[in-house]
Amino acid sequence: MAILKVLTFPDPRLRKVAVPVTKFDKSLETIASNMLETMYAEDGIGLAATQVNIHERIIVMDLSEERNDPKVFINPEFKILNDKSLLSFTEGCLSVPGITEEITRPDNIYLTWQDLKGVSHEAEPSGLLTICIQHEIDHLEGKLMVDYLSPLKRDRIRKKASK
Ligand code: GNR
Ligand code: NI
Repeated sequence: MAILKVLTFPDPRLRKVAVPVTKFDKSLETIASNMLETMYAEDGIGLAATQVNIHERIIVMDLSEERNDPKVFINPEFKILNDKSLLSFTEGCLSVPGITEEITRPDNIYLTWQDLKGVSHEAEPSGLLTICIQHEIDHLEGKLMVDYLSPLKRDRIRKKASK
């Protein structure tokens, strides 16, 4: 197991689009367990592979208070079921340290993913899971929390980060 380095904004590698996972092998398991170890070490509730400079569609998450409920989502995809049902949440990001911002996202989604064995799953998540999975899928698309803010705010964060 290993703790990986988390890239931070405005690192251009955070803008790469991740490719789908096609091989469900030992190496995928190793990546997922290193990502979980990194997420726990950094006190995050989720982590996308992009953040540790691995550009494959892999997400790990643990939303439990006790930090004992690790989840792995391979090739996650979602569809918005109702674009009028929205949830505002104060989000943070390990790749944008020291910043929290309220972001509004659709909260009625249909989610599909594969597990480490390649078995397909589906769910209609609610609450924090809906927010977190969209935040993480954004990372896989090269998108960051700061992209939801005004250009002025984004520039302020960029300047603060380069100090
Ligand atoms: O640890 C994290 N907390 C968090 C809080 C609200 C909404 C999203 C998140 S994800 C974040 C970890 C992270 O940066 N994942 O990409
Ligand atoms: Ni993040």
